[in-house]
Amino acid sequence: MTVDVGIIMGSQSDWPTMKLAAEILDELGITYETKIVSAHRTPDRLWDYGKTAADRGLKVIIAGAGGAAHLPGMMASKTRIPVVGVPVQTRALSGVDSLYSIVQMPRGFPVATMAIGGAANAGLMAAQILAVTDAALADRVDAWRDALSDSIPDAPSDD
Ligand code: RP5
Repeated sequence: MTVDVGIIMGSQSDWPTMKLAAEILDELGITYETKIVSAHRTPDRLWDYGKTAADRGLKVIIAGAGGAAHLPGMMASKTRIPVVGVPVQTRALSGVDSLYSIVQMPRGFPVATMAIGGAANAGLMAAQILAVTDAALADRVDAWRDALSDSIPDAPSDD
């Protein structure tokens, strides 16, 4: 089955963060798959995933990892499909390690890096990329954004 988005992560322990991306894609009716693909523990899986991603019809890859977070960057090296990187928060260094590992890509192989723990925004970024060529999805993204704006009160309250 062809899906539009691949959500990949370095470990099962990343799933509580990365499922925030999946929830956004569910809300917006976007098809996706989820896989554990570790740059260090399963390098062959990473290579195969990147090598076959375009031919399998993936359009965006959301990649999350923590610590020495090489997964998003290595995936960006292996496929031209846009990679949205999510630095997962870590205990030792609060995710700054993950952020720095993902954001400082060399010229030629960009990763669209979100905030630490920013998997929901990764889902939205993927949706907005897909919406460029999908008018029905563009309407759903606009409605999602309008609903968020409408939920913000005009003034603070004590309740
Ligand atoms: C990274 O190491 C993973 O992305 C995860 O964030 C971190 C810790 O992994 P576990 O030891 O919890 O499997 O590769």
